[in-house]
Amino acid sequence: MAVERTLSIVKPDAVGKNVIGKIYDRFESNGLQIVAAKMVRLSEEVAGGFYAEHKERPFFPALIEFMTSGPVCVQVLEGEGAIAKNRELMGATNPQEADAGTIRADFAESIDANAVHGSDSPASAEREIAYFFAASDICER
Ligand code: RTP
Ligand code: MG
Repeated sequence: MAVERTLSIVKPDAVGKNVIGKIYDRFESNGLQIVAAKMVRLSEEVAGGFYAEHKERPFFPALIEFMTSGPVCVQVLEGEGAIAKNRELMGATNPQEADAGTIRADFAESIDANAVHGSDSPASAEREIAYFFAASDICER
């Protein structure tokens, strides 16, 4: 399987619960390396641009309100099959439906406050990484 990079976000609920390290441990214990990372407070404009694909969806205003409600940690994860691997570690969007042992099952409260984001395809990963990081921000490991 090819080495890939994916964009991950620890969302405001998980940062607020002080479980950044526990979530990073899930990545590092499962073959993913953090090759870029930063903590930021997203503006409405930045959050809206990031989730532009959902602009017409009924949940969009609540999603932007939540994503701007506190700081987030944004990171690039690298590893074999990193995009699918990260989605597997995250679990289903709705934590009530997430498999036991996944990040969302263990740390998320609701479909709105669901602890993490992960790119869902190679095209999304490329766009989302470039949205937050310059090529020179990403470290060779
Ligand atoms: P994410 O983009 O945040 O990694 O989550 P995802 O791929 O699992 O889910 P997606 O369909 O991309 O939706 C983005 C975020 O919007 C919220 N959402 N709410 N109320 C609803 O029906 C609903 N559907 C989605 C979730 O917080 C989801 O993470
Ligand atoms: Mg998504």
